[in-house]
Amino acid sequence: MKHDKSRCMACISVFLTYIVAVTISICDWKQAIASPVIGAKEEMGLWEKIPLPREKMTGKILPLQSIHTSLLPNGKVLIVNGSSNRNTLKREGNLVGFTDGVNTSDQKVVSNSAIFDPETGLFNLIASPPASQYGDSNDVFCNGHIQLTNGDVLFVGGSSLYYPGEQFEGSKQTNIYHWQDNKWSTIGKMVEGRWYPSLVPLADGKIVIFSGQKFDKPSQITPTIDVYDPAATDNKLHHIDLSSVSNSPFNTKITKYQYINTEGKPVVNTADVYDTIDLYPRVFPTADGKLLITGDGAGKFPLEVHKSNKTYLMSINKNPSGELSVSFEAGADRQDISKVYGTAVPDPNNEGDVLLIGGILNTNNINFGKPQLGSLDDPNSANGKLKEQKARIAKSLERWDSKNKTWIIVPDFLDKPRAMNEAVILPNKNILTINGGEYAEYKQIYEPLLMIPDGAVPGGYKTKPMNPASLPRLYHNGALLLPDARVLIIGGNASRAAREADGTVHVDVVPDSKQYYALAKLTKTPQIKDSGKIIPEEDYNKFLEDYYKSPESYFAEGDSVPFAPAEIWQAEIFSPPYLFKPGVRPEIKNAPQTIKYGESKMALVKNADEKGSLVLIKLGSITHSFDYGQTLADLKIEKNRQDNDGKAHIKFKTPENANLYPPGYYMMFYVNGIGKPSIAKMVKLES
Ligand SMILES: [Cu+2]
Repeated sequence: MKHDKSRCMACISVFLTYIVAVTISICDWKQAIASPVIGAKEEMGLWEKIPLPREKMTGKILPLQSIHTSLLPNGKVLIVNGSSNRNTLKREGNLVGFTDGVNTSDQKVVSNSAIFDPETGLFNLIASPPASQYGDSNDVFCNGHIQLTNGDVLFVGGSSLYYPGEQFEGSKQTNIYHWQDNKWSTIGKMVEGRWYPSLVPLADGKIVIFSGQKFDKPSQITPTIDVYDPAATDNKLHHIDLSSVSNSPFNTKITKYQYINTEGKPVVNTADVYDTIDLYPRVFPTADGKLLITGDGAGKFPLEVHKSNKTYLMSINKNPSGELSVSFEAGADRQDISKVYGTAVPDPNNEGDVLLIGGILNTNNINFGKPQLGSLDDPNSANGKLKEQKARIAKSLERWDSKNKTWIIVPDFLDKPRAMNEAVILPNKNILTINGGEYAEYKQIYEPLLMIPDGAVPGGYKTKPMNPASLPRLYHNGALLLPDARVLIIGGNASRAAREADGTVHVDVVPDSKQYYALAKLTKTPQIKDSGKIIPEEDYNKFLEDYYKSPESYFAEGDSVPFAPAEIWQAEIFSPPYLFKPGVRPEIKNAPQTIKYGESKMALVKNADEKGSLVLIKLGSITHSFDYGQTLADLKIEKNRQDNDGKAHIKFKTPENANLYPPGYYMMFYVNGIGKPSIAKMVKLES
């Protein structure tokens, strides 16, 4: 049995007669009734822990955080972190102090990149981009990234400077990782800094780069985009200012906004401000080649909280001399206001639709809900004030209905509030909502929710809880579909770690109202006041080893939720129930390595059946609860001829729409009639 909730289940069964009193005193009622039932892998999937990354010579655990995670065409996973925004920990005698940020020009500080091989379960450290480039620091922490059509990964922006009070300056740097020779290059410096930008691929291989905090001006969002054109001979980055473009968000006033209150009723408030494109904006291509700006993103304290119902459709135009410009039209208003740190995903069952799942409303403060901010019921505490400002975590599913061009909301879609969650498209067209917590950095949720298409329920999906993970995955977590149809779960920040001069990274850190951050007082006996102890310096490595053996057994002083370290360095792999369906796994024996749009092609599949399907899923590239890569193309099967020896010759039609399915590398899966997927073949879709 794992986690506090499972413990509660145990206590319910033993002390059945005292059920109400016991559950209310040990954990709150809602938790007690929502306890996960740990079920068979055929129904609820199976978890495996990946061995911890370790230093080869000493065997010491490597502080390998995983903030930016991308799948490569060779099936390996690229992990990039930069500085990880670790505070600097200083000691004076017995006193420990924390200073904001680290030196982002120090190669030792920003070097934290690796390749993970899902077949061996091993991490290999690789070179990181240079700490200095074009005379400035080059820290990729909190950049935006996407695979280019050749499978190389483009990274833009990141952190330039840290200021006290959670203020950041964005980096103007660009970096490209070349997967075939494991090298880094750059395409030059951008005009503006971008901290928390989003990258969206276009039908012709161009990449549109949105948002991010500026260089030299902390906590200001740039109202510009860059369009990266890999085919251009010289000027590859086209910089376009959106602030004076008519109908752009920066030129549109929000005069009133509506939100759904906790009773599920719409409430209208008034405002008189210009709209914006938030950080890490959730932007999606439409079938007709526009870009849908949904309003959701990842705004960050101390930026003004984004409260807007507005959505926008942006078009990129080219004049006869080849110059790029943009134009905007208003999209439909959403029924609730924009959120931060929910996830967003193109709907694999309704082409062109977009789903927004979970997230935080009415605050950018990721510490909201943490015990360090006081009681939620105390109006004088920071938590109480945020609650009064209607800060809350959403349980909603919002759908962009592309046919009717409207937004639909299902306010109570999720089993519980979820933020910092991810949504992974699976080959059987289910969606796995995974990771995150009931708050952004608190009350981690271990149980993924499988979303199974069902036209009869609101939102188009029914949900089913899966078996729980072992480790907390809060801010900066990752979840990525692997070519073998399992899901890699990696990373997670519950707070900011701290780095000592000798390179030791402390994860036993909690925010502290008096001294900014503090070393956590940890206990193995929850809820006994003043029993916590700071882990002595000489015992820190022992603590790390022990934590990963039994992550559910540590508690911060006075807290009933298992302690979530500032960073998580162990990965897990989740095998969804489809891998345990009866019968042999289908196998793609032969498929074309490259395909073009709208052509008929052949695949040879062993153990296929009459009802199987063939899908393409674009390689994932994930950070900050959003995967910029994944999208699923359901391939039309034109002919299915079964051989005598059990092989099927399947004639299929390649995707027609390059807006929804941009060129690049995809995983091709065959899924048999009962929903069991093959291992993927990598396929390059070319224009
Ligand atoms: Cu971040």
